[in-house]
Amino acid sequence: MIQQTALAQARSAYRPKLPASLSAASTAKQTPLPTSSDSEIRALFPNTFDLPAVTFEKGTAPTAASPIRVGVILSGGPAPGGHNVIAGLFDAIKSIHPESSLIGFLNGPDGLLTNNGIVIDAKLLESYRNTGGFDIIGSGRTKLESHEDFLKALETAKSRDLTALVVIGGDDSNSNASKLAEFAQANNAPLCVVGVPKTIDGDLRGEHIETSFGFDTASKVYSDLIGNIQRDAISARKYWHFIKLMGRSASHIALECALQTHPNITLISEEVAERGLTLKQILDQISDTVAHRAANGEKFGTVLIPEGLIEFVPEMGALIGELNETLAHHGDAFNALETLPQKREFVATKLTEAAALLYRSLPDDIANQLILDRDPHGNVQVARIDTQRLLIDLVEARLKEMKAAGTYKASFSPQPHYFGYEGRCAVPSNFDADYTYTLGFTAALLLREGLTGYICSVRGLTKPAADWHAGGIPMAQMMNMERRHGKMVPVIKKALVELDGPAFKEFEKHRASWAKETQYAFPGPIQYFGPAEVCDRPTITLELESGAV
Ligand code: FBP
Repeated sequence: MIQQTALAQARSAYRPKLPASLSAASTAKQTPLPTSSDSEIRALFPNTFDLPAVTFEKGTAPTAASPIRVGVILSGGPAPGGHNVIAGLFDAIKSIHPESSLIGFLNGPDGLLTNNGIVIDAKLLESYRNTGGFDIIGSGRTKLESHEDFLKALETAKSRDLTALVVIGGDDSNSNASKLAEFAQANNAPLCVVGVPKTIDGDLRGEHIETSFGFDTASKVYSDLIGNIQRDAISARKYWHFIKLMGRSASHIALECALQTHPNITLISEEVAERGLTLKQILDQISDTVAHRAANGEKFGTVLIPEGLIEFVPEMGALIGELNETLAHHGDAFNALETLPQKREFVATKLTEAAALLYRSLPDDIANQLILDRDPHGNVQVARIDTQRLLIDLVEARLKEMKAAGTYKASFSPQPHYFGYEGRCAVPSNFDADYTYTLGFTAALLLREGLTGYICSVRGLTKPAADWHAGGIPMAQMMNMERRHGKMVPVIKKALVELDGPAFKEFEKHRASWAKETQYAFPGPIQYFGPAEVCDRPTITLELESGAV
């Protein structure tokens, strides 16, 4: 039984803010999207590609003639605000038609495939409003992508008399939701599928999706912790803190945390890839900063490391690419081997000479992590690679060389940290509580319109919530072709940090002085009650991208 804390009780009374234009009576305005020239994707999504963008406006739409019967799944890693998406969806379908109903499929797509779901009613929902976590129905990483999966999903929907399905997930889950929507249309199945952009990683976004939900809260939780560590660093004056931050391939979280806390060094994976920085160059950058600060009497510092970093170091990226192909093509032979040294040796023999040399030079635990920890989509589980420890080991070795050469004289005491799970289920910030409730409400309105293959889009997010614009865009329009498991497939493109974007430019302006001097910022914990400028402020990334600062 979950104990209700004083904050939880106070928080349950919070009423998420909705855009003024959004109510059960909002009317839908369609706007044609610029014609895309992507004939390959269009051919794969003949029913759901050439659809208009939809925006909801203040209106007088009558109550729906028949109830909406919706299924919902939470897919992938948790992100703060998931419960409020469900609350917004529930409240909206009930005000659209009081007989509408909501089924929550348990533990992600698996619940849909196995027809394992529960009725979500007002009573159940009450204790989950404005809370973190996905525990109301659980989440999972089962894929929903094969012909058989789609048939099973349609069977489940039919057996429960569902007219709609809402998929709350990241880029892969929404890509699959889009494929299911197309499949249902192609097979004349009466199921509308709508997606909701979720992920703390912040990499599901584009022209119409300003941010994914959860990024705001998670990056604020990590920034609070980093600020606390920095306060410790200037107090104790003896540790270098190497802090790995979640975010999968993208460095949005690391960049946002850097803007909030001003650490001495922040590595941005996308910059490492674009400038072709080698491992040696990265180590030199860190070691030189350590030496410079020590010479000024500051034997402490902070380094932020995006969890996907090693994939982006060119020689490591090439190695990971070869490992992906090797394991996609020789999976059975690999799985048949019993010991880890045998598995490592097996893959090494399938690699090119340069990749094999690098692979064999890695510490065994890192080499194991590269071949063992893969997600169901075939991606390396970067969350499990101890990049912070790898960098500490390598920097220590480099500093030893510098000591021998007389260019470094101090001692070096590193502390590794990894922040990821600490932020994914945090109590959603006001921004995420409002944004997710709005996303859920918007999903219901798209379904009321009988739209399918759409992802919810809420824009103007740096303005007060009352001024946000909500609607939807066809998911197929966000797709590109990518190689997965050795095959080209359509997927929503991951949005990585852009080096010519305003957030990176702002960071670039300051990083040299943040490295040499100590200019730490201490954002403190998320505030839920108090003045709007303290409680409702979005991320710095969003503010910079919207031109609000
Ligand atoms: P999603 O992409 O599903 O939102 O998950 C985000 C994330 O938290 C990543 O930042 C991290 O790499 C990964 O999940 C960890 O996965 P797992 O939950 O399976 O450990």
